[in-house]
Amino acid sequence: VEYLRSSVGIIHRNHAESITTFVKESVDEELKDTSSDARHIPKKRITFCVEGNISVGKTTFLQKIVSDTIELRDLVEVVPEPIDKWQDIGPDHFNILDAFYAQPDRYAYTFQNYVFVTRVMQERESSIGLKPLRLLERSVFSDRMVFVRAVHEAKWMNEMEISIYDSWFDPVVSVLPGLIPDGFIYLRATPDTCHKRMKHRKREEEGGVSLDYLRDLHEKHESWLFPSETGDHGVFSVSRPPLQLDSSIHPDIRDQVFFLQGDHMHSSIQK
Ligand code: D5M
Repeated sequence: VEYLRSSVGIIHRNHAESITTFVKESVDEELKDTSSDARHIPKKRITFCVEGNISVGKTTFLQKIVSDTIELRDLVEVVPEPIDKWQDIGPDHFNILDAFYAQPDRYAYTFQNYVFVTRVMQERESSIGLKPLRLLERSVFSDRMVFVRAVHEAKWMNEMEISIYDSWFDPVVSVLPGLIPDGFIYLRATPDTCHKRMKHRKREEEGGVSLDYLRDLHEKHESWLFPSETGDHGVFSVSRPPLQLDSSIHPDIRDQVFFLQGDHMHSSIQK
């Protein structure tokens, strides 16, 4: 937690003490509990979801957290976005990420459906781990609040399809509490920066992803995580630039990390 605060650059602004104390005490408690039972199961694992636009640097951020300090490797379990599952399905090796970008109106619903299922599978697999802090790359909430909104507005998902999606989303999430995090870590960069990074990483499926699409996703992240600029909505932090992400390539970037907590982010679907 100290590492998250100092090295990665999360500086708490509001209710700083309550959230850091909560997280720190919970983790410390686990560490202090030197039960002789080797199979000791933590009482409460803390889960944060790392959110942000395409190519903002979520994977780099997560890799840096676990690779920078050996101590942290024992404390933090990183659960990557199941993108490899989307790229290689069944004996025929179907690639639904590719199919979605090639024919979004045909495959948007199918893709969202599969994204949800694979996130659940990923969460289940990681739920047997013992490390006290779990960091999930994205969540079913960003799927719903960012991507599903975007593809629905773009008319790639029709009214019937979004109604079907919404008819199962809340009921399924409510019986899978492991999907609901203790907080969100939001990595923010401009859509332009994300676009440059996306071009730089050259993921084959993303060749046709436009700057406009990234702008749309950016807006949807913002309106989901900061529904109003006024009042206290559980936004706990604003940071200095967190990582030296690609700084040699894009020295002008101004990345920010936010630490957020609040029921409005996941209590129910906000339409
Ligand atoms: O890369 C993940 C890729 O997967 C990127 O092309 C966006 C896409 N993605 C992830 N989740 C969704 C949903 N729910 N709908 C549509 N597309 C999605 P990254 O760099 O991690 O963003």
